[in-house]
Amino acid sequence: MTTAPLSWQELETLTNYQIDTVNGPTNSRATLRLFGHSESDVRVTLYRDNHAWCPYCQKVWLWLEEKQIPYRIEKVTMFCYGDKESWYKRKVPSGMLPAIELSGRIIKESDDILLALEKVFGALNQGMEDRTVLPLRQLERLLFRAWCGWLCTRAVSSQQEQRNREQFIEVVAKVEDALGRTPGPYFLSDFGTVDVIFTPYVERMNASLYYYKGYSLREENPRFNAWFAAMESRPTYCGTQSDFHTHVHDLPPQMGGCWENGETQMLLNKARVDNGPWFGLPDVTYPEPENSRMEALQRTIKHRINIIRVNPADNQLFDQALRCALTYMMTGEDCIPPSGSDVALRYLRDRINVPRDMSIYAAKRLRESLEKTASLVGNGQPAPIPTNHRRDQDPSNFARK
Ligand SMILES: N[C@@H](CCC(=O)N[C@@H](CS)C(=O)NCC(=O)O)C(=O)O
Repeated sequence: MTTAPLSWQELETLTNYQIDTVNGPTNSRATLRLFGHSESDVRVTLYRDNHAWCPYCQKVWLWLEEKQIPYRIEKVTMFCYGDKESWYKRKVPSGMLPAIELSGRIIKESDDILLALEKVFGALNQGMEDRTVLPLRQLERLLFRAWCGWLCTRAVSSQQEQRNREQFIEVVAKVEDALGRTPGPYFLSDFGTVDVIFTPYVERMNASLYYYKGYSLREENPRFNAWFAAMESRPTYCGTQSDFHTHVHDLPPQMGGCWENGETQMLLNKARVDNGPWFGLPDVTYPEPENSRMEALQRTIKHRINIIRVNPADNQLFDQALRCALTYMMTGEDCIPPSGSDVALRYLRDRINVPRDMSIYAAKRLRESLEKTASLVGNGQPAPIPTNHRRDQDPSNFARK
């Protein structure tokens, strides 16, 4: 069965998705988080990146959410996406993120931020400088360096590639050991600071090694897998969690390049992350919420004018094609888009950013619908996503116009 595209007004009636960004679950849209407190209780402002991507920002963000500290959020552009806001450079001349303002004082460096927050609000179960925490913080940095050594080094021979891989896997074994020292899934007997500190880079390792090296961190390491699953039982983490597609295309400009090893498994993984199917990838394992399609629809409708404006295709053509994809997403019926719109639909498919735009399952639904609808009229692919910058994602294009 095929159907005609629904109008924007008709599509609007198909979603009632809304969340309370201030007091509801962790989300990337909020500019104020109160957790039931009043605004006069706010003592902290978090400066974090517009793209909800910066790993050091995620660390502080997760900590504040876990502790339920009332805070404000100011979003700043990272260099690779666009121009840094001058008001931020006046506060933090290097432009580096994250930073917080705590009782009128600017604090930079994520570890110093957590230490300062601990002094005022108490530790998140474990103090940053506890005897049990310090060695695990060192282990996290060791893992980070081994990951960079593998992912970001252009190996001159297959032996060197193999050595880099082995060095990483040796450190992963140490992390598996550390996770095995307590009966529960977390690093220490209770969830706490250590888990928050590991989260951002382990999430990025899981994505990037799957895509660039054909290695599945989560699937090859049972304790890591249990740790990820435990993290996914926390709404705080789920609100900050990204997907494979977003990470693998955001990492190269940040890391100064990520090197593919060209192995068979790597090529299969890469094709799957880029072209789907996205369901079943080891970037998420909790069940899909019932309202993921509604979320994807509501988020697309809200930003449709800018989404259509920044798309390289003709506005009218893409408007219709986009409504076809959304009609398919909501009704399950094929809706044939205008000929020549396949590239435009895939351009958007490649630019859904999790969790900035929507949560992980909503993004999978939308990517799936865009790809399915594009495939009805052709197999054209947009120009490759840039790897030395992401100005195609400049947030100033999405400031309300
Ligand atoms: N050591 C710092 C590292 C912070 C850092 O590297 N931040 C990056 C983003 S992940 C940054 O702000 N880069 C400048 C930019 O991209 O605009 C910390 O722990 O906070």
